[in-house]
Amino acid sequence: MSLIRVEIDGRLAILTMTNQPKRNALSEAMIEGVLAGLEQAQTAKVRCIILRAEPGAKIWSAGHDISELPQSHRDPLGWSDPLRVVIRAIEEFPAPIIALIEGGVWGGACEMALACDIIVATPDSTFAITPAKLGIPYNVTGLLTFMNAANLHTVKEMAFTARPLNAERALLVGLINHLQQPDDITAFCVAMARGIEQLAPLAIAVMKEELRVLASAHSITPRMFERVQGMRRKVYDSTDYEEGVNAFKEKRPPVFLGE
Ligand code: YXS
Repeated sequence: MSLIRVEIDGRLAILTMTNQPKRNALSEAMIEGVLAGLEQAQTAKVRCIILRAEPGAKIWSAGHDISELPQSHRDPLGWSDPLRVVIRAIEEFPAPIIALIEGGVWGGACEMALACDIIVATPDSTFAITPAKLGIPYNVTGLLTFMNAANLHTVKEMAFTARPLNAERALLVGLINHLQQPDDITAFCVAMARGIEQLAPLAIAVMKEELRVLASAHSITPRMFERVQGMRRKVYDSTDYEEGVNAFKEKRPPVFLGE
């Protein structure tokens, strides 16, 4: 049974994550549901997508399914990791995707929300970049998603403290586009989508792709990239990485020794 509800109404698709018992953790199954929903939407030639959790959710998504992270000695965020696949699918989808946020957004889900084109959130929403909580060496393109969504100091504070940013601050720093009350947020997002539907889809699709290409245009040499990959490997080979994942599974605070 899919963990995503897909509703297509004319040129609008609403994708709803429906696995609250697991806090919409981005398991392979959940991501397969999102990818299937995007495919269905593209076949239906929709002109806007809304990606959300169920109305009133306390957690939008708890991020990467920690139980599916490799134990160690393997890049947890390699090219074909499901989280990396869904981020690229969202960025490359040829129409705007509105992230309708209620509740907490954690780790890889924070990247997935920020990879969307427009973010509308309720006042109780929070956004947390969590690799430091788990000892995970986030990957280069993942950090670029965050850098494209907020200024560097904000990204550094979120990444180095792993503390959730509240919605008010997220709006202030430009991480989100709009704040809306829970009773209004669905109608607000649908109205925005209906407005987009009336505009020229080809022009919007090409501007979305141009902005993606421009936002990803950073000069990093093969030597620089290999150096960073080598540094990341030391982290995912570390006992700290194993400790972070195990501590979550054993529901205890991690003790990081820096080795
Ligand atoms: O014990 P059961 O079987 O009921 O399952 C529990 C949790 O284990 C499960 N769950 C998760 N399972 C896999 N991966 C997750 N990320 C995850 N989060 C939660 O859901 C059931 C209910 O969880 P519980 O009891 O903790 O719910 P709660 O309402 O008290 O607290 C909700 C959260 C989200 C505050 C709490 O579950 C939590 O802190 N989750 C982990 C958030 C997090 O650190 N996410 C980052 C995942 S790693 C990732 O995204 C990237 C790789 S990175 O870290 O690099 O950004």
